Amino acid sequence: MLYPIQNQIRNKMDLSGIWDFQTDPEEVGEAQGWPLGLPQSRPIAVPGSWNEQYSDLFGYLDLAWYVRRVHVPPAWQGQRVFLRVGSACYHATVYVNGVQVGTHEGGHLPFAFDITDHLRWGEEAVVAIAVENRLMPTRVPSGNMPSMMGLFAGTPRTTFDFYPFAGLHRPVWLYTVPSIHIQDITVTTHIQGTDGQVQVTVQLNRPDPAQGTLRLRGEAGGAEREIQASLSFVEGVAQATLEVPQARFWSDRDPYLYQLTVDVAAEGADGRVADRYSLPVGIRTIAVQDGQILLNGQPVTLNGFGRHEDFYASGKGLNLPLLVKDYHLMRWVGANSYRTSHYPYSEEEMQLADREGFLIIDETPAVSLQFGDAENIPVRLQVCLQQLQELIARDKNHPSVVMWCVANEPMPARFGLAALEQNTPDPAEGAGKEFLETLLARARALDPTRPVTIATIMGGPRSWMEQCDVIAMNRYWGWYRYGGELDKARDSLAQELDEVWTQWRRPIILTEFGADTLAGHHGHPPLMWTEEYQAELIRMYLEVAAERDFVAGMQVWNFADFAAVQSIMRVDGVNHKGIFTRSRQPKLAAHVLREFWARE
Ligand code: BDP
Repeated sequence: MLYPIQNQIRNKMDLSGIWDFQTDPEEVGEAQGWPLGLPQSRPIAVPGSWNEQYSDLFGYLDLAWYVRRVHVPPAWQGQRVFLRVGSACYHATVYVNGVQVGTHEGGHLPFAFDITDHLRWGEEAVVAIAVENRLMPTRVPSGNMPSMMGLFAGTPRTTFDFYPFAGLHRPVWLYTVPSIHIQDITVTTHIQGTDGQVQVTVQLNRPDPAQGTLRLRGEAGGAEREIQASLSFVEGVAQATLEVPQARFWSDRDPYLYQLTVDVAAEGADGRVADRYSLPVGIRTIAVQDGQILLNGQPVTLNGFGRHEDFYASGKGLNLPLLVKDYHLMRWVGANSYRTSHYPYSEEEMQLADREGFLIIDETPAVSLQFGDAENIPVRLQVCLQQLQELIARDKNHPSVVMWCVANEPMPARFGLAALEQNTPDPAEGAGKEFLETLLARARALDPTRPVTIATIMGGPRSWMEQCDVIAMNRYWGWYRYGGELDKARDSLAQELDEVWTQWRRPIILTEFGADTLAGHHGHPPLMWTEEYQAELIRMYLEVAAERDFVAGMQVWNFADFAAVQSIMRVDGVNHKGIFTRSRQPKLAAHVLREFWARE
């Protein structure tokens, strides 16, 4: 799925702004004509979560309507017009001029519908999007599981530890494509010595024979050049390889981007271009070998964070200044990497990662998968496979994306405190293992060029790691286990790392470790919840990792404090494991990270 662009041929219009909004808890809107206008609307910002914009909507997750009118430029006539939603959490139904044009399940991933036939040229169009984010066992991520009882249950009843923000979280666009157009582009890159190879597959929307060209602009042989190849489409598909002598490779230290342009020639010999699409390309390879992750053939360490799309007022809505600031702060502590915990982040964020040289573990929305309710497993598997396919289709061309993570902390059916201590075999582990291996295999089939992993829960069955290329472990020694006992935590961590390495001989990334910390709370001795405790815990983890070559990355949980559900576990409804506060002020531990990472 290509990101919409504006050029000589294609058009796009950003519908971000203030829309009309109305909740519809009784679900009467469609019958009462709301797709054409709301009877009692109030303003709402798109992108943005509705929960953070109105206090009475904080806990609201049922159906709500977004409506706005738009003038489609008459100059667009003759092209196909699409309506594209960057992310709607969780389920969306889209209407144009009162007619339903499509539905989509799953947050955090874009979808588009061809709306050309529903437009009346010269007249304003009414766009309506009905969104709901009900928490259900059949959804991914899941909620309202019957099993979720007891002391740790929160409000709302998620299976996961972040607030289930709802709404249109990313821009809504109108965009156009010509009648014969480029539907998809797949770029893979290879390295031979100092030369680069850029392999491009282009897919058209029609099987008719057609011709085209590829142009790659950037450094080659020590100078700025343009390298070309021609494309011959058979059954709508063409492939070509561009050879780049003495290429400048993309890396976290030198995120150099080439510019690739694909042209499709119009029928007839007049040289006219029927369609054109350009995208940045980073020439790089990523591989796992002998217990190391290799970027361009060299060992690389992924240091950084698990994060969240989360901020005051915007919720999970795209917030461009925040994005730039977060990258600035991550660089300030010396990070070169993060995981898109626990769902795909915005496309704008992935573009920035390409440009700024961040190494991304790209995660699907499959957080806290459950395996205790056999009747819902097949539905969840289908949703997971759909989300995985949509994620890879969206992000496959980003050099910054170096790994797919198909699930975060899938839960063994009998997960309990005992499992935190020992790796107890679970009778239901088979169901989970098969489910996860189906996801890993699908990721590999969709993209054979990147390693795949699962972020495993503390004490989760080790056998679930078997098919992972890289072992990703979320571990809370010193917090959920041995809280306040950092010596014991150190020993357990060291022992566990050594055991896992001995068992699987694959690079290990600690994808989560951390401690809840109230900014401004201090203590000597360093008690839990103080800034000193977090700083010492982080230091301990980094020291243990530094003694082990097979540790290929350390990602602190979390970059910043973030909104969670209300519970006795989360003071103020916030998870306080951030190295920065929710408003992005550093805690003491930020300086520890700088000490380890920024000096390199
Ligand atoms: C892990 C989860 C993460 C939580 C974190 C925590 O992957 O989403 O926020 O623990 O408890 O279990 O802080």
